[in-house]
Amino acid sequence: MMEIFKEMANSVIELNTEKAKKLAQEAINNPELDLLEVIEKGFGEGIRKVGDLWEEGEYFLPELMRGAQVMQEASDIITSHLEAASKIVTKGTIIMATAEGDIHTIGKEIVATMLKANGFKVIDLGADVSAETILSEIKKHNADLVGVSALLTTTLKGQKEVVDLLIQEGLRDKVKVMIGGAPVTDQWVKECGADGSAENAVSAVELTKKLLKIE
Ligand code: HCB
Repeated sequence: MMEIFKEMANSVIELNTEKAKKLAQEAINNPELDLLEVIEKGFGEGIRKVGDLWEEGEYFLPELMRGAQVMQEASDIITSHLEAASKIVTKGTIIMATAEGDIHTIGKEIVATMLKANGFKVIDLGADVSAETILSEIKKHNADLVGVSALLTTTLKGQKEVVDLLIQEGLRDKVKVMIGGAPVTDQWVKECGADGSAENAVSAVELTKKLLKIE
């Protein structure tokens, strides 16, 4: 199993879209594989390694972008399969967005897909979304929970802005806030007043169920 994950990670590190897509398709047809693990331990490991190489000066921005595209195309194959297999929605309405000024989408999309696959209705607002827009979508859809992603230390503040706006509008008791992204710490969760953070899509689903009191 580890060998397959390694191959998947390598396809992203080698910036090889065709290989990554082929491996993603094979994963769908392999009943022994947990597709979430495929994303987290396979392709996800690859994009993290690409990030490390970029930080070390081995890769430049075009390679980082290309790596992200390879990861995106492979995970799109997996997530559309997971979405197609998901059940009709009943468990609650969730708004997902990446904070203002931040264009990282991969992790948020994986979380959104896993929530959908677990029976939640998810409205994904995309990336670089202002707290005001997030609030107005929460109201429009009468959402139970909002998930705000931030991958940059400079965009973490967008998560707090959402909490603050919910307080201002008297909606904080009604809407749960889950945050995530590499720079999020327990300390930041407390400081920004969110209900919790999740470090991957599995824990995001667990936390959502816990916060919404769903078995
Ligand atoms: Co980007 N980037 N990047 N980047 N990037 C990071 C995030 C750095 C940490 C890399 C580094 O320096 N080591 C760094 C941020 C440093 C910092 O502020 N602390 C960084 C930087 C600096 C930048 C630019 C500023 C670079 C530049 O232009 N000079 C620029 C940002 C522009 C902007 O946003 N305004 C930039 C651009 C890019 C792209 C476009 C090339 C690409 C993103 C493409 C896309 O998303 N469509 C990219 C990528 C791919 C990364 C790395 C390599 C990987 C991120 C990723 O996709 N991880 C990242 C390095 C790293 O994280 N190790 C690097 C894989 C996913 C699966 O993990 O953590 O995103 P995740 O999500 C998890 C988890 O956090 C949680 O569940 C997800 C699923 O497991 N989760 C949630 C996430 N959101 C949640 C929300 C919830 O409610 C609950 C759980």
